[in-house]
Amino acid sequence: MNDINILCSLNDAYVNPMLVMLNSMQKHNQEKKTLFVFSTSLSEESEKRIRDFLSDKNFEVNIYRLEFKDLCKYKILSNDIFLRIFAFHYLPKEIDKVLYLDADAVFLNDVRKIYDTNLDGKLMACVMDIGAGNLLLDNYFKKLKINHQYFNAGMLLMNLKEIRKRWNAEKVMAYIEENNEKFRFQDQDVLNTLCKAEDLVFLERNCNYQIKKANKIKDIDKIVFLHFLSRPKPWMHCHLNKKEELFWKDWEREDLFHKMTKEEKKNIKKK
Ligand SMILES: [Mn+2]
Repeated sequence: MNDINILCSLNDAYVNPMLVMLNSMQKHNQEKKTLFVFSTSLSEESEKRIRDFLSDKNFEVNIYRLEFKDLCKYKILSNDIFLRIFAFHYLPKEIDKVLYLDADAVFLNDVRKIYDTNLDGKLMACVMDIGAGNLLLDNYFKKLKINHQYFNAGMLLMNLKEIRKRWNAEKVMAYIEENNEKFRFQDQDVLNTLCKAEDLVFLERNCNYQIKKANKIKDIDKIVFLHFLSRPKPWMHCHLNKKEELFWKDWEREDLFHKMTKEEKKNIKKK
């Protein structure tokens, strides 16, 4: 069985949510995992926090501070959000496959249910974006010339070996620089336009179960990766509902977040 490689791309604000997400992953799968964290701005303190928190868990931690200096002439992109696109360029060549994950999510099942997807001849596995069904009819998407369902970029199983054969980092960067103004959903639009229908494996919704505030959750025991799309995010704890409890349940250490007291919860519910 191959090792599990995980990629996250973030700034300091998302470190704690990422640790909750990784902790939930660990609960459902105890195998050894290699974690790669991409950031343009991660502080020393955050790095220490990541290493300390994961030290008694089965993660080998690799932090990459990246700046696109090698790729971008004009430095218009300092945004961490674009880093995931370049996993094929920055990760060691011996890493053939990586699972990119957003931090605003938790695992409710074994990560292998996603990771073991067969990617032969494909670039990536993904899940349709729940908000994009209608948008595909939009002129905007016609302009982008996307010939498949619009996918959500918060969970992407990447076949790096295949991507390296077909994409060139300088060309991808030039493409982003030229079109940056027109992308509405930034990196997600870039990835959706770079991949053609035949390059993709569409996974079932449970592999990236996206919820917004008003959504009801169905068949929760079947969900693998539960993704909190809307703001406020659960850890901002301005409101509390059943869905957010799923996030809070998965937090283990007192120092990760301020834990709400019963009094505080009561007050929030009254509002
Ligand atoms: Mn997200």
